Amino acid sequence: MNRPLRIGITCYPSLGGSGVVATELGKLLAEKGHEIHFITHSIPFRLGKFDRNIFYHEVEVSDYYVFRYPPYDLSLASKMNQVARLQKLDLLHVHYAVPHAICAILAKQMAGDDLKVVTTLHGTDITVLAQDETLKDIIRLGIRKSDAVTAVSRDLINETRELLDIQEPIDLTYNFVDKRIYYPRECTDLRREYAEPHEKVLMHISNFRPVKRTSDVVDVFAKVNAAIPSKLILVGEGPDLPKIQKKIQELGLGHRVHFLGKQDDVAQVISLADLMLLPSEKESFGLVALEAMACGVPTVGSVAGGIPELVQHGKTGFLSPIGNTDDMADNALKLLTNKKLYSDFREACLHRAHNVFCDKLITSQYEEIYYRVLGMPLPIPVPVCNI
Ligand code: GMT
Repeated sequence: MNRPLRIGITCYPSLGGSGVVATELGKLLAEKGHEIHFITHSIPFRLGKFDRNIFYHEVEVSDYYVFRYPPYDLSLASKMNQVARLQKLDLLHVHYAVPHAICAILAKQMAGDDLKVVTTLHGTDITVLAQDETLKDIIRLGIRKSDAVTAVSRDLINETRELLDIQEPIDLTYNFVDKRIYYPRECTDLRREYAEPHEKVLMHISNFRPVKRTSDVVDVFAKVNAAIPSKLILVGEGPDLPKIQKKIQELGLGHRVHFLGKQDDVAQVISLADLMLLPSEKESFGLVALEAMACGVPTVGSVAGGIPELVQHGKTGFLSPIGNTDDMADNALKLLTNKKLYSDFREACLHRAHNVFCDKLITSQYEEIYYRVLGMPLPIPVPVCNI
């Protein structure tokens, strides 16, 4: 058996799926005996209870008066170097390329070549930011200089190759959910607070950014609700939320929509729903569709990015061309009005989430990558996942 590793993890600690995945991965690695050092600007919001193998190192940014823009990136690189030296880290695993990959490369230059860098690409760090000419070359450098690069879908690997002309290998590491947390929760009483027993509950969870096309969520819901009595639950906050609230009022749907804001216990919230809506413009993976799948809730959404690698059209959900809200509404109605079809989809969701996107399997894929970049043999048998 190889020795446990000392791993520094950097991510955006307070928002987004990439932060959630990085934190959950750190927790699972710690459970397996590795020493995990989170190096972030605040404590990761999903960190939860105390674990003797988990440490947190806060990045403090200098606010010296000459700085118009406090140099967070340099403070992060310095902190990574300090932690790497003091804690004798084997590697830094950074999530989201900008600016984390290049900070890790700088830290490696300070700490020495023994410190390895693994970069995980999550989505808009490539699909949006790599199209920005002011950032493109520095993102490419961060990727090329990393000892290993992973991406959360095949689609994201292809986009990275195309947009940045990257020839180096990129490992595919799908996102995962912890099946001890994501399973269909009992919520009969709670559901009564939001919907009558005969009403269907549609849900959307996101950061309400333009790429999520939240206006399409409302259009799909309006069409479904015109055919069968329904409720829409919106979870999360972001720049498009006021626009969406206005649209809901204008359509006279205010009494049919619940806004829950940001929520922590996502599995409990998702268990209230019959259907998840994800009509995104861009979506490298769509973690929320996986979280829904693991709770037995099918997704109706778009074919954007990596969503088709996760949601199988006609088995665990339905996917339509981006913006085709008529087709999405038809698909939603097909599922919500056919009990047998719905229960087949629900079973398929549970099976796929817990077998293909299995936490143990994907954690061991990351371990494989770590031992590979460190030049250590890999004796870990690949786990078999079953529900
Ligand atoms: O890129 C973003 O919009 C934020 C980013 C994040 O930090 O959560 O989301 C991306 O990473 C998630 C976790 O891997 C994926 O599930 C999301 O699909 C991806 N977002 C986009 O591609 C828009």
